[in-house]
Amino acid sequence: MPFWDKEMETLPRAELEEMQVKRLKATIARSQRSVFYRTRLKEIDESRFNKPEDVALLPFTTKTDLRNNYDFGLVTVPKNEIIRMHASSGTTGKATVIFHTRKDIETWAELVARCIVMTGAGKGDVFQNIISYGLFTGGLGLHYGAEKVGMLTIPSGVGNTKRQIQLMKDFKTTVFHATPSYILYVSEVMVEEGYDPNGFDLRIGFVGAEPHSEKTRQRIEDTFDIDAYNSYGMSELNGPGVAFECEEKNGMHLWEDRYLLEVVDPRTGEELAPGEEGELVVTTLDREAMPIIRYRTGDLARIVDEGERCACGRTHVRISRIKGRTDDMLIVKGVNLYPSQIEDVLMSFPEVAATYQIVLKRESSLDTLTVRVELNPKLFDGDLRKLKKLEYEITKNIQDEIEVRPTVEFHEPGSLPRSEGKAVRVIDLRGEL
Ligand code: DLL
Repeated sequence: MPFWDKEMETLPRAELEEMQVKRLKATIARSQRSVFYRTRLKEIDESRFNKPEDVALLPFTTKTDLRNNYDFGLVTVPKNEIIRMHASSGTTGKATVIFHTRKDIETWAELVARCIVMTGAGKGDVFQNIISYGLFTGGLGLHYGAEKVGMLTIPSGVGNTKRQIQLMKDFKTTVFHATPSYILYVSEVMVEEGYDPNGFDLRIGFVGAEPHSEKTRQRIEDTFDIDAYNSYGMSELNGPGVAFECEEKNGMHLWEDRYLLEVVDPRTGEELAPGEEGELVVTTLDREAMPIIRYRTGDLARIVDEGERCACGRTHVRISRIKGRTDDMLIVKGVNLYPSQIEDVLMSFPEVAATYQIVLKRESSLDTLTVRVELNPKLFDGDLRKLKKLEYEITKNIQDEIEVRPTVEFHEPGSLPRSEGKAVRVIDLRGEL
C-alpha cells in the first residue's frame, strides 16, 4: 500500500487530535493579526481550547465575511510574503480571493502529493492535467503535487478536446485529472474521432470539482477502463487536496493535521451526531497567509465510519461523496431535492448519455420539472417502442427517488450544451415566466 507521508497519514488518533489542538491555538493567535479576525475574535481566551471540538466556541466564518473583507482583510502576513493568489469560481457577486505564502504553497503541494500517491499513482506515470489553470485552483493545485511526486506532468488545461486526445495518445497518458462532466465529453469526442476510449494507456482518473454520483464514477471507470477517484476541495481551503479517496473508494480522507472538520446542521449551525448528513465546516490548521476559522463550506456530506480505521491504514477521517451544496437544493412543488438524486437515476440507464439538464418552469402557478437527456447512440437503435418504454422507466424511477413526477425529454446526441469546467445542470426559469 503506497504512502507519501506514512507517519503523518497513519498517525494514531490521540496524537492527531493533540496536534490539532496545538495548531488550532496557534491558528487563533495568528489569525488575530488580520484586520477581520482582530475584531471578530477579540476576547478569545486560547486556554479554553483543550480538545478539537472546542473549536465550536469560535464564531463561523462565511463567504459573505470573505467578500466583505475583500481584498486583504483576512491576511496575516506582510504583502511581500505573499507569492500566490487564487479566486473562487463563484459567478455572482464579488470574487473571493485567497492568498498563499511560499510555505502555504509547499504545504498544499504536500497534501496533493499524499492524495496522488494514495490512489496508486506516482513516479513513472504520465499525468495529463485536463482542468483549468489560472485563478481556479484545480490546475496549479494538482500540478504542483504531481511534480512533487515525480509524475511526467502535462499541463494541458481544458478545451481543445481533439488535442487532448492527441496528447493522450502520443504521450501514453496513464493518469488524468478532470471534472467528471468534461472527461465524459472527451470520451464522446474520442468515439466521434474513431477511437475506443478504453484503448488508451489510461489507468487512473482524478475527478472532482463538481458533484457527481457513484453511477457517474462507474460510468467513467467503465468507459475508460480505469479506476476513478473522487477529489474534493475548495479555493477557500487551498483547492484540491482537502479530501481524496484512497484505493478503498469508501469515502474521502480529509487531512486532519491541516484541516479541522465539523459537520453542522445547515439551518441551526449546531453540531450533528457522527454519521449524520450536514454542512461541512472547516478550520485551516496551519495556513500562514490566510487562516480561516470555522468556514461554512455550504457542502453537504457526512462522516463515514467515524473512529473505525480505513482498511488502507490511514487514520484521517473519511467524508462521503458531496450530495450538493446547501444552495443547490431545489424546492419543486414543495419537495426538497438535489440534482445529484436525478443524476443517480439517469446514470443507471446505459442508454442515456452523460450530459443532462434539469429545467424548472412555473405554469399556472404550478412547478414543472423537465429532465432533458441525450440518448447514447451506441446503445439505442431508434426503435420507438423501446423509446417509450425507456421514457416510462426513467420517469418512474425519478419519481420514486424524488417524489416529483418529471417530464423526460429526449434530445439528439451532442445537442445539449457541454461545459469545459463545472457543468451547469439546472436551468430554473420559475422567476422569469
Ligand atoms: O473546485 C477545487 C477543486 C479543483 C476540487 C479540482 C477538486 C478538483 P472551487 O472552484 O472553489 O474549488 O469550488 C469549490 O466545488 O465547495 C463544492 O461545492 C464543489 N466541489 C469540489 N469538489 C467536489 C467534489 C474547486 N469532489 C466547490 N464533489 C465546493 C462535489 C465538489 N462537489
